[in-house]
Amino acid sequence: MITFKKPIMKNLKIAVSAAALVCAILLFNSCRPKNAGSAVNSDAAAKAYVAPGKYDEFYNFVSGGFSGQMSVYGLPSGRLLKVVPIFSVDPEKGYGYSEETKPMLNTSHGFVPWDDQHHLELSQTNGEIDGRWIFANANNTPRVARVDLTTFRTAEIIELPNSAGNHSSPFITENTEYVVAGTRFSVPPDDANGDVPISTYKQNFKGYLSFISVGKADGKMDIAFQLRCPGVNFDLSHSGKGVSNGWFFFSCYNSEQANTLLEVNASQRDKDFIMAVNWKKAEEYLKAGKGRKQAVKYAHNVYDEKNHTATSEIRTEVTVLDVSDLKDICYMIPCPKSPHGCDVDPTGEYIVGSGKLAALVPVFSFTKMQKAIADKAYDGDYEGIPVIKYEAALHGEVKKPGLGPLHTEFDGRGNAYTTFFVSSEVVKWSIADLKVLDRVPTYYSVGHLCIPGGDTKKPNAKYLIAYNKITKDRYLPTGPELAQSAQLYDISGEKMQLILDFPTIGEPHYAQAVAASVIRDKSVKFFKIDENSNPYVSKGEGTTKVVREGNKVHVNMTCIRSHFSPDNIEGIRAGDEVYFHVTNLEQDWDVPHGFAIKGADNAELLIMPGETQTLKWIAEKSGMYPFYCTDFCSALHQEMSGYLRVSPAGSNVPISFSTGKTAPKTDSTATK
Ligand code: K7E
Ligand code: CUA
Repeated sequence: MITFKKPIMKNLKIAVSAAALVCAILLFNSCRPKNAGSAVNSDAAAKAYVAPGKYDEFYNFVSGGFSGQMSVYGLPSGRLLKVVPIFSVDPEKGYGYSEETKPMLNTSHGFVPWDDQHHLELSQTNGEIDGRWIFANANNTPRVARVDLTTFRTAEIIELPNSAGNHSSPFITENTEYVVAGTRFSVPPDDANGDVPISTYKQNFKGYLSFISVGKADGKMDIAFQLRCPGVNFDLSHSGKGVSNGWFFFSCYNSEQANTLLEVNASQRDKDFIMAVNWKKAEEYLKAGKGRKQAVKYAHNVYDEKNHTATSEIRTEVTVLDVSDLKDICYMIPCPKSPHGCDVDPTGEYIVGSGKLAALVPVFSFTKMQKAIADKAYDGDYEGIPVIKYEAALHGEVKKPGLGPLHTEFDGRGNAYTTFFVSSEVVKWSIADLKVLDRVPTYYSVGHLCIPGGDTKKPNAKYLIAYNKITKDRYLPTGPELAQSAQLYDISGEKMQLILDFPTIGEPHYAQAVAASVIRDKSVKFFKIDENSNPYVSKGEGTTKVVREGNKVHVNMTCIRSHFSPDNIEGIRAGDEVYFHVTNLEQDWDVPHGFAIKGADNAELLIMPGETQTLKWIAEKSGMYPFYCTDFCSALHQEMSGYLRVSPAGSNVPISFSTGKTAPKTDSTATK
């Protein structure tokens, strides 16, 4: 996070003057006759109001930052609809705790229960959101995930070799051919000896970009190829579209290749770069066999909704194209002052770079860039990559827009909206003439912003949401840590209008939003029990069983309102590993059952209708262990419970199980 003394003063000034303005408007309004009715000053609360029982107009998918999850809100109400665990375990849903979901978090480093999730991108067809999947990045242990929007569950996670800090990800091409992932930290490649002095950065460190292909029908991800690039920090990215389809743009900083005190040493050069990547060209080289196979190790995890089970596979090879050998894949465009956001307008012609320390916003033209390449209008090269002359690619600069530009989205009406972290504001400007049209304060220190479809060919620009890093005085105090937040603006008119604040989970970075109608009707309501192919499924109470295999005991059980079957289990011995395979027999919407047992050292299970989930539980010592349903499912939910008896190790109490019998069929009076 960037902080400067002076700009904070400026923040306050802006905040104060904004407050004064709001007061003035309020005063003005209250003096007016009631029927004067002004569209501009109409009640903001009414605009965000969604009546009880009514649906929101948009889904808003918000990254969770250091929570590792994604939250889903309704807009314009700001209602929290769901938290989808992606890279972090979630005891609420048993994600990462059930035997079925544990493999989702497997990596080449073993099981990793947490990550830092920054960016989300909805799948697109012809540059429009198609509502099938949403992709997410893991910034710490580099991975990309795909969430299925029929189930709102994580369907697939792929790890990225040769990478460290997967930040410029998971941006997609206009037909979701590829999801890209650019490494934030350059490091020695995985097949090189990484045990080298850090001061050998310039010789030994490289930056890799991964191009992950996405299956057209099933969304399955695969690393198609990686580009081996100079050792810099790749920061953000967006794909070309329309005229620039076939290209990708990556912002990068630390072109100084510093390895210490980056805040000073990576801010030496006046300009870093936006790297333009011709991925169609890269595909040609790949076809021509120019790729080199490299031995690596990375995990690929897939969740199968037929057996409700994830599998994890370790892969061992990746194909690498070296961009300093293959000349016409990459071009560097100089971009002032440590660029962060790298955003492409709906036509694909304009590429906006946001230098974190810059006091202007450069806008590049794809057509000019192509001409510059044709004319070889270069200023030398950067490690073998041609550096296009700044002016040759420049459409123009937005002058004095604000301080600390970070990210830009578009409304499809010729306007761009850029966030300014340092001066805490969103600024609307015109792409054609680069004139500032409007500015609104944010509270405070805005990072990303989102307009529904705002990075696609077809924005649906009724609202703009700002995601703020600091809330300070906006909410009731909650101890040392305060909520971070989103702010909703109506941008349907010429001037932006703040209409709602709502707190977020974790730290919001990028977000996506789409009209609810694109997703709403595809929602899965329950899983068909007939299609459940989990090896431990019980499709009816008649097939439940308890089976001992050495010191492992498998309990195949069912649940339905309002009992478990079996609900009395005996013959378990201290030291046993018990696997509760619980099948939810319900075939109705919104009837999950939970499963929890005393002493469990992991979490509960939350089992969707028609699904089987497994909790591993160690019978630590002899005694009586109640289990129960955790999700209030019926009037007799509190009755939905059972007992498991654990006898001492070596006991001869036979396995028995039952439901609804007062006298067990086996002799439970035998205690030893
Ligand atoms: Cu928060 Cu996109 Cu990681 Cu900017 S990044 S704010
Ligand atoms: Cu099932 Cu409560």
